Amino acid sequence: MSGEIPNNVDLDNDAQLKRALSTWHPRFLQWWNEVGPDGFDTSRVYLRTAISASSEGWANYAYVRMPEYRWGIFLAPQLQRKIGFGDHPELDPWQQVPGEYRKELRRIIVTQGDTEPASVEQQRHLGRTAPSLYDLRNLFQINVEEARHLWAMVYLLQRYFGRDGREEAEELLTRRSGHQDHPRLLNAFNAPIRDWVDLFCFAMFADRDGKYQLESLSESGFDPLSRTTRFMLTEEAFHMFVGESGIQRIVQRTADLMRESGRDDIHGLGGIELALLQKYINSWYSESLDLFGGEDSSNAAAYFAAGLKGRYREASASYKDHRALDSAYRLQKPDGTAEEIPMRRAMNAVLRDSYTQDCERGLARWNKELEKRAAGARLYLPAVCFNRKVGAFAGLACDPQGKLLSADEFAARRDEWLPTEQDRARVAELLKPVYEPGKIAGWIAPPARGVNNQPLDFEYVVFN
Ligand code: BYC
Ligand code: FE
Ligand code: FE
Repeated sequence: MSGEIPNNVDLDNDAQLKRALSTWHPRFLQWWNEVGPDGFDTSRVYLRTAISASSEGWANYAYVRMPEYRWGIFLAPQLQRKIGFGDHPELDPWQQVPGEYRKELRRIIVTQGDTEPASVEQQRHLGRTAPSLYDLRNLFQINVEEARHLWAMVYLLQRYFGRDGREEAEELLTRRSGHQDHPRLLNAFNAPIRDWVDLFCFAMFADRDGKYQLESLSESGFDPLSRTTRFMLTEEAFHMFVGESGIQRIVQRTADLMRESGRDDIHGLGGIELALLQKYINSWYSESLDLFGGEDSSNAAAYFAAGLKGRYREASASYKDHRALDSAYRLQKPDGTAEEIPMRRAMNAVLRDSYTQDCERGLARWNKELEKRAAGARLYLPAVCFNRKVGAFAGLACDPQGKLLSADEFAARRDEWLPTEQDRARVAELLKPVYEPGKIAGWIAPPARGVNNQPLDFEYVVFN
């Protein structure tokens, strides 16, 4: 079996891992068939498959039927480094699970692992309404890679955590996004992704949380986690590209329709109105901020102290103090007050701030498209306190500008800021699938270029 599993972890000579995988692999395929992409089992999709951890190993494109995708296990090369932060910055990274941090590590890995299959489940039905074959192929590329990210975490659990690791690996296939009794672990991964505007926002904002969490784990003192996450990050860039460029293409099309017609309400012309897009941004950005956990977190402090999870690019020169024992984080509240949080306890907030800066760069690029087309309106990120369910701002009634409201005021105005059923119905009207090579739906501009230097009218998915 291992001959079929591309890997650089010497799977052939690891009898225990091979045994664990031989039970898990068929269950994984069963999971994929049950809740993976719906309706495209026999289609041939132009996909990239990782066959080695080198850059050439990546440039491997071919038509593949998704159930036959070769999910693999890859570690980035081992680096000469010290743990670098927390209570023992001078130690060499651990090659085995340190007993005193076993519980914490397992929890981090399970949480990370849980998000990957969840996202595949959330995106299950989107293939039916893709705006082009190019977009359809990109959706499926993301889906197979998120499934590979599940493999990456399952490898760590089965290889390093013995029996309970094998049990956790099973449960990663049993929980279901949005399920009443067995939901996924983090909120955003139980929220439905109902349409392509959701999908692009999710890939922009939730996959970007993925980037920041993986970056912080890529400097983990547990070396196998560092090496798996470093390899996963090479795939994450593409997911964020799909999200950011997807919204960018909507903005281009919308702004063109606005300019041609001289009006903002361009739904009747087959476009997605900016005000509607802003609501989706409000929804997914706030949902994704929740993914960072509480601003004041003893879990985050414990992970940092142990050297398991640092800040964004912890080893870089941005931080003078890698112990973070003497400083504090000022958390600005919407009522004008501020709270001082000891730095280690504030690591979720610190990581989230890096994330927000990154999101702002994306918003600026979208707004450039509006500017270029002489549209007056701009898109923006809602305030940090808007629509939060986790942490210091949870349950506060705030408008997207960060102004405190009464609960009644918020309830009365909610529909101005977050998608309503009616908004979703209007989007759904536009989402008719376009499956002809080179053709594209009217609500989105074509991409700037194809995949792997292929032309835009390339047959990215061949139906059977
Ligand atoms: N929803 O100490 P606190 C990705 C819980 S995305 C529900 O404030 P902590 C991807 C928390 O579990 C990246 N519950 O937070 C993207 C705790 O529960 P207990 C995923 C939540 O633990 C797109 C309590 O609240 N990776 O890869 O420091 C597609 C208090 O928690 C939520 C990771 O997240 C929530 N949003 O931080 C595919 C990395 N937030 O103890 C894939 C690993 C918190 O009271 N995870 N809670 O039962 C972590 O590092 C941390 O668990 C978190 C939370 C940053 C998520
Ligand atoms: Fe992922
Ligand atoms: Fe991703």
